[in-house]
Amino acid sequence: MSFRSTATLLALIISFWQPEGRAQSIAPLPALKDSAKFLVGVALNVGNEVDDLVDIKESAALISTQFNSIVAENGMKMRFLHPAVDTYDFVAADALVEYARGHGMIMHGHTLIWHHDSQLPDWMKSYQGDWQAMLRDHVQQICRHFAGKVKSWDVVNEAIDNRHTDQYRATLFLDKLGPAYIEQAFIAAHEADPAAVLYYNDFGMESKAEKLQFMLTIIDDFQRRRIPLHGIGFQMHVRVDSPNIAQIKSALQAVVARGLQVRISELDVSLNQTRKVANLDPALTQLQKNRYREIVSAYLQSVPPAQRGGITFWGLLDKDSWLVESKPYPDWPLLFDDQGQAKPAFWGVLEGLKELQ
Ligand code: 9MR
Repeated sequence: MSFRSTATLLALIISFWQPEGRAQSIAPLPALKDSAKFLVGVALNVGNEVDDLVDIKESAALISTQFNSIVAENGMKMRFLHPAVDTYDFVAADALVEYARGHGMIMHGHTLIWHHDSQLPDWMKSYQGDWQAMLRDHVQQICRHFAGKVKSWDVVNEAIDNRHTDQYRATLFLDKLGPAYIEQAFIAAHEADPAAVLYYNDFGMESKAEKLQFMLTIIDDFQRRRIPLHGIGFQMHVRVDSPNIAQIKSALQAVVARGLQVRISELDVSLNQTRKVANLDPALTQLQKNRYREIVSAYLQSVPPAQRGGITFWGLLDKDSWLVESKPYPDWPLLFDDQGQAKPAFWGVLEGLKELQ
């Protein structure tokens, strides 16, 4: 046998002789975005007080090969874009928008109005002027700045109370303007960027029937009065065992029936909120895989192609998740582990996408 054919044979043997884990990590992952006919997005934590674009650089290959849509997890919230009454700061958000554009990804904006104390600009908390004019300016400055670059917006986030689910949430905005602040925000956004797809975004509509009903009442009222609301974002921060899949499907279908776009806007599957285990074990990862698959499949079954605004995962790596950041016990809610390796959850999503289209 010649030297050349011996070397070829050796190379062939080596290529088959791979410890299982290694072979898996070398094989290119199929891309979620190529398996879906709708937008598949990821939330990236940039432009806030702790993170910057370095995050993206480290995971660049994963982000741009797997996803075709991006949301700023924090960087486009009120506090960051509007830090002082007469100051808007678009520097970090522009960088993210530019990153998305450069990689052919569609940018979703999150979020023009949100009550959350940590994201409300301090100056706004004590604002004494004309609230309606101020909020209108806030919405319009931002929408105008990003017009043509940000395709869709969460205009108002979490305006329904989560305990008294038949009521508006008691926020500074409700206090100053009554529920009219919601429609005013949609009208202002539509005027500033008529091409933008405008969403109301909230959580728990799939687990609390009363909350869903209250939201449907708002939708029906807006549709009757031609307020420019185009879609609903179901955040879907769910657990492996709740809410049940039938509830999820009927909530999605109720919005589909009203002709609106439907996004799953902040998907993650927490494993540990009820169990509080110290380590992730294979049984849990399998439960999570099945859960991701059934949610993706529920979306495909319930939302017709023309109404699919897409699915966005609320973070890339487990360690970056808000659930890890904010809870005193560990959690592993996302599709990729801390090293960027695809978890069974990833394959669950892929299977869900391939079941139906
Ligand atoms: O994931 C976000 C986390 O990093 C922030 O600290 C937190 C407060 O701004 O917001 C988290 O994202 C929330 C999103 O903006 C709205 N829906 C609930 C999300 C999880 O709390």
